Amino acid sequence: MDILRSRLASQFSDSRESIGELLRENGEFVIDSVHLSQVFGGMRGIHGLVCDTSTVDPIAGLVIRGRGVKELGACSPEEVFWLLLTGELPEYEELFSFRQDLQLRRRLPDWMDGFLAAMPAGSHPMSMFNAAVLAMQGQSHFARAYHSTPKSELWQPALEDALDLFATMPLLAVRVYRQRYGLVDKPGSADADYISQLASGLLGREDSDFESLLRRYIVVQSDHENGNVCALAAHVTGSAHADLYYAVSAGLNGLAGHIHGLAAQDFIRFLHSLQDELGSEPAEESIRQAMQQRLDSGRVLPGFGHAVLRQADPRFEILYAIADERYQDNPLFRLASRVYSVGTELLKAHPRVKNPYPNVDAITGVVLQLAGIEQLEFYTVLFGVSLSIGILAQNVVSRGIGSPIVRPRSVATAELRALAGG
Ligand code: NMX
Ligand code: MLT
Repeated sequence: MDILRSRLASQFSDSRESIGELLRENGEFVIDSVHLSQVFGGMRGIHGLVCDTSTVDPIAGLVIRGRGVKELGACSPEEVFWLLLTGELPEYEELFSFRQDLQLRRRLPDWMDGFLAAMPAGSHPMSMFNAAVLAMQGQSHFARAYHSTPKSELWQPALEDALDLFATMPLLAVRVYRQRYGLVDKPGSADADYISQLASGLLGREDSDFESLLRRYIVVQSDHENGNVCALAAHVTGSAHADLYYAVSAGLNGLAGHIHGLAAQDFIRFLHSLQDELGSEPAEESIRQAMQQRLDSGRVLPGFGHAVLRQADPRFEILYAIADERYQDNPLFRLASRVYSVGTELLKAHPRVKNPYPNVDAITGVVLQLAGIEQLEFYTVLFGVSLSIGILAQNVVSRGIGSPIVRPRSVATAELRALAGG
């Protein structure tokens, strides 16, 4: 990938120079202040990280390299990965040779089937996927090159790992899916692109509608700056010069949390529990009572709320529009739509909830379920496949601009009390 490597070499050299200048001239400039409530509140809202691949605007939502996520409708994951790395969409020839390079990298080690088969029966697909990523760490270019590579050049072996992992993730997800659910493996065509490998591997057949859905699904969830649990865990791990296999695995561990990436399976589980208790298309009032009961018993409504967004999530809106077009007569989709409006109404009345709207996890599970991927525990694996695109790009950029190890200070409660004069 000489074109990409030479682009990044000059991009990172310029960035290091301009960041150095910025710091020399403005290093003491105050960009934020920290409130005691934020220290106790999961550091919410504190601006303390650099992320050049994307930003999350509380109102507009995800913006990737200056482009709102709704603008990226026609893009493939390969194009978005290139955009995240370089700041620009690839030209036709660049994309062509990028895809050729990725095809050569798209392979799993011979031992992978045996490794997955040896995992305990009934393992969560997330733990299988994550264990497999970690088990491939022996292939890391970064780990091998580390002791002979100057710090300023570490982005080069990081890029090799990022390209290998980007190419391999769809294949690995398919292998986990087929192994975990006892499905016969369907080897995809060797020259298939990222999405067709993933789509045909999951469904076991070609289906252009599923491919176009999956393309949108992967692209809208490909990055969400580096403050979310998954990307932050990966960013911190990478900052200690752990290679990308370790860093992605760290991120996947975080994504497997119920109030983060596991919310997609929890939302569908909630819809199924409503159907079990109230019938396939319950009346709005019954839904309201069930949701209120859940809130009253101190449990969250999965698929609602957000730590940064203060408006409806554009990622939700994009996938909802596709579902609305394809599945408006389906009882599960009609139930989900009622749950979205009832949940928003209840959370608007909640005294502390800052975002009452459905988030992306309230729709991803629904579209996958309706498209025929029924094993709901698998949904977070697909979130991991998409969010790892951003993690890979962020890691290469961080090594390229020479980001240091992450190490904020901690404060004891007694010290905070004393500081506040209490
Ligand atoms: N249901 C019930 N209570 C909620 C919800 C919800 N969906 N969302 C927020 N709250 C509560 C929250 O637990 C907190 O309670 P307390 O004061 O008792 O600690 C209070 O409202 C204030 O929370 P916020 O400041 O609005 O939200 P925060 O930034 O702390 O958390 C989430 C954001 C996403 C963790 C939270 O909204 C949540 O737990 N949502 C449900 C789980 C979910 O859907 N997660 C997926 C998020 C998206 N993703 O892809 O990761
Ligand atoms: C994400 O996509 O990672 C989630 O929306 C969580 C977040 O950004 O905090």
